[in-house]
Amino acid sequence: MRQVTVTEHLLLHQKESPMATGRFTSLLNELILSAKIISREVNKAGLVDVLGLTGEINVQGEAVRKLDEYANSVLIHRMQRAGVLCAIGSEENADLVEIPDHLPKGDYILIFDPLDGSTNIDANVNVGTIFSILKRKEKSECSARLCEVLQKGAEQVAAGYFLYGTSTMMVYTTGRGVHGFTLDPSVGEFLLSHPDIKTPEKGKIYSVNEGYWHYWDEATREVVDYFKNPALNGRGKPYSQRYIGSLVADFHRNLLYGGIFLYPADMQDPKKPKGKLRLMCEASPLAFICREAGGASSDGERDILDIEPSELHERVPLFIGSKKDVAMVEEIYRKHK
Ligand code: AHM
Ligand code: MG
Repeated sequence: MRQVTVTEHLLLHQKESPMATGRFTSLLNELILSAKIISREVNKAGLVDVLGLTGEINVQGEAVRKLDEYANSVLIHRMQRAGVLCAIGSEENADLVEIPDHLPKGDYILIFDPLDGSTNIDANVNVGTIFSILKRKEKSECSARLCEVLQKGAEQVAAGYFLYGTSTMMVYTTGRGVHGFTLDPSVGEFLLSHPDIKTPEKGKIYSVNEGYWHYWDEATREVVDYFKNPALNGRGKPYSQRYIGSLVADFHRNLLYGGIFLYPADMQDPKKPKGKLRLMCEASPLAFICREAGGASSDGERDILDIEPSELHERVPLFIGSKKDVAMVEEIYRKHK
C-alpha cells in the first residue's frame, strides 16, 4: 500500500491553498524536525538523565522539568533559524522570544507549549507539544511586538500537536480538515494514519479533575453532574470518566472517541480563578482543531476562538469536545447567570 508522508501531504495542500506558500511548508517542516528530536529524547526517558526537575520555576510558577527545558530549547533554537517567523511565544518564557537581528525573518508567529502534561512524565505518561501559527498583519523586517501577537484563535492559520505516546503522532489543521500522522521510526517519517478526523457530535466520555469539586460554583457542579447522571444526559447511562492529566492526551482520545474535556474556573481557589489552561498556547490551537473536526469549544459562555487575548499567558476556563456536549455546558451556565 502506498503511504503518504506528511511532507507529501503538505505539498499537496500547498497546491490547493493560496495561503499555504512554500514558506509555510518550511515552517511546518522545521517544526516536524524539532518534534522528531524531542520524541527521540522523550523515548530515552528512564535510560539517560532526562527525568526530574531543573530546580528552576517558570513564568507560570511551576517547577521546570529537564525535559520541559530540553523541548523548549530545541523548539526555540530551530524555529528562530527557520527564516519565516517574526516572533515566538512559549509557555515556558515570560516574554516573546525575539528573532535575533542577524537571522532572516518572515510573517509568521509561532506560539507553543513545548511539553504539555510534563508533570506526568516521570511516570511514563503521554505528553505532547501543542502549537499555534498566526500571521502578522503588517509587513515589517523586525520582530513582532506583543500587540501584533495577541490575536484571537479564529485568526490562526494553522494549529496542531505532537503526541509522544505509544507511538508519536502529529495532528494538524490549516482550516481544511484535521489530519493525523504516525511517526514510523524505521523510516523517520510521519505517515498519514488518520485522514480527515471527525469527532462524534455527542460523546460518551467526560474528562475533568473532579478533585476540585469543592472549589467549584453551583453551575460547574451541575455541569459535571449532567455527564454523570443517566436520567439527564440523554444516554440512559453515565458518561465514562477518563482523565490522564495531560491535556493533549486527554484531548486526542476524546477527539477520536467523542467526549468532552473540562477545566473550569476554580472559583474558591485564589490561584485559579480562570482555571489553569492558557488561551494562546493550549486552548486556542486545540479549539481550532476541534472545530475543524466538527466539535466545539467554550469558556462556558463564548467560543474559545472568539476570545481576544489581553496577555500572552492569559488563562481561560476550557470546555472542549463533542458539539452537543459543549452546547449543554453553555446552556447550564446560561441558566445560572
Ligand atoms: P503543563 O502545560 O504545565 O503540563 O500544565 C497543563 C496540564 C494539562 O496538560 C493538564 O490537563 C492539566 O495541566 C492538569 O492539571 P490538574 O493537575 O490541575 O488537573
Ligand atoms: Mg500545557
